[in-house]
Amino acid sequence: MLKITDARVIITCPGRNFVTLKIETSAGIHGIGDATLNGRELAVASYLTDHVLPTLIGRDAQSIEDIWQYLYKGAYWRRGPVTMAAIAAVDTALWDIKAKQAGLPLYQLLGGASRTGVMVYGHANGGTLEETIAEAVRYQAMGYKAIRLQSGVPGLASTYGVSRDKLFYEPADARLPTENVWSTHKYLPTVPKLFEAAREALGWDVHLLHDVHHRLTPIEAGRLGKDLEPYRPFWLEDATPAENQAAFRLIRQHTTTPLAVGEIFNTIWDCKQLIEEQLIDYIRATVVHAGGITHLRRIASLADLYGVKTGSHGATDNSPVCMGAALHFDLWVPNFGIQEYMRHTPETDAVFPHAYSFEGGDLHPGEAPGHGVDIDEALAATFPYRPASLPVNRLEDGTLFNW
Ligand code: GCO
Ligand code: MG
Repeated sequence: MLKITDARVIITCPGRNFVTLKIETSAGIHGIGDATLNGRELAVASYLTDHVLPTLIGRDAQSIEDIWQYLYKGAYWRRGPVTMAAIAAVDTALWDIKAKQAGLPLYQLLGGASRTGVMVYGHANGGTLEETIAEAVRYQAMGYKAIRLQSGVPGLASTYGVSRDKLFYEPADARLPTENVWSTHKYLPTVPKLFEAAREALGWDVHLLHDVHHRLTPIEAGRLGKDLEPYRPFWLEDATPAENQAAFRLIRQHTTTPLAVGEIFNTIWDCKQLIEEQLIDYIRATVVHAGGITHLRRIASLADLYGVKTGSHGATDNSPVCMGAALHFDLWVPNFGIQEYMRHTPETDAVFPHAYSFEGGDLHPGEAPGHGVDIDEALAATFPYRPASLPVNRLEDGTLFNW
């Protein structure tokens, strides 16, 4: 028995807010888990501190599955992003502890490495098509094998994915939500032009991706997918909101462009139909927002049965703790597809010392026991929490729309 002796939540803002759970045990081994839910950080912190942590003290840290079931079934109110991020944090910290106790990197406990590295995609974005292409050329020169392209839309003041700061995209940019304006009519013709220019500049070896960020109807998404087919995109992401999983049938009827979805999913129930009906090609759920390693493993196993690959969310609002755990998962998971990778700021990297590293377009989780990521609590304390919200989006006539 490895008793849980203490568990606490650490909130820090080294450029953006992160919520981290630290669990300590009787053997002196500690583990950490990411609990960050962008724009709703304090809700998860309270869920953990007020409701979960008191039930953990004295339990056996080795009983990962039992604790997962206890927190999921025992809550009565199942699922939802707040609950599942809290469960994920506990689960990630416990896997970290178990692997440290074994003296092994986490991927060895999951079943060992299935590949030499984890292919990642980086983000090229720009206010104009030309700026985006220039940025993509830079990513190619850095060795990236896959690049996501997002470009400003003529006639719209701001566009999802296009940042002022080239290196560090951060949508939670103000205390209260900023308001963006959207026009599908203006957006739709820009993407095929962007991909045509990208193929000309970058060639055909590199994988190209695009994120629609939930903004099209299924038939509009079918049209965009069809228009992009000549440029062989790796995937079209979040083409339409996915609460209605059956909506993807309509997209599928019209295009062979691969579809990716799932960054906002928190359980297997959010994607069961999408996977079983083979309506998507990549499932983007990740450790922090989908119940930790224990639950993500179930989602990936279901996906594998239906030829669906993983493509985990890796935006900067997933802390380095989530990234570390995700990379161990990626190195092992048989049906791996790709991993998103947005670089964190130097301040964030300093607060979360980590064993993972980038080389030749791949990330590797490293060989440190556990998931290889820790937190410098003294440094974290120098970056106090700053409230920040994600934007909202309106159509040109003022109608509230999907951001
Ligand atoms: C992505 C995502 C992010 C989200 C962000 C919200 O594909 O990386 O769409 O950019 O908008 O994670 O918190
Ligand atoms: Mg996305």
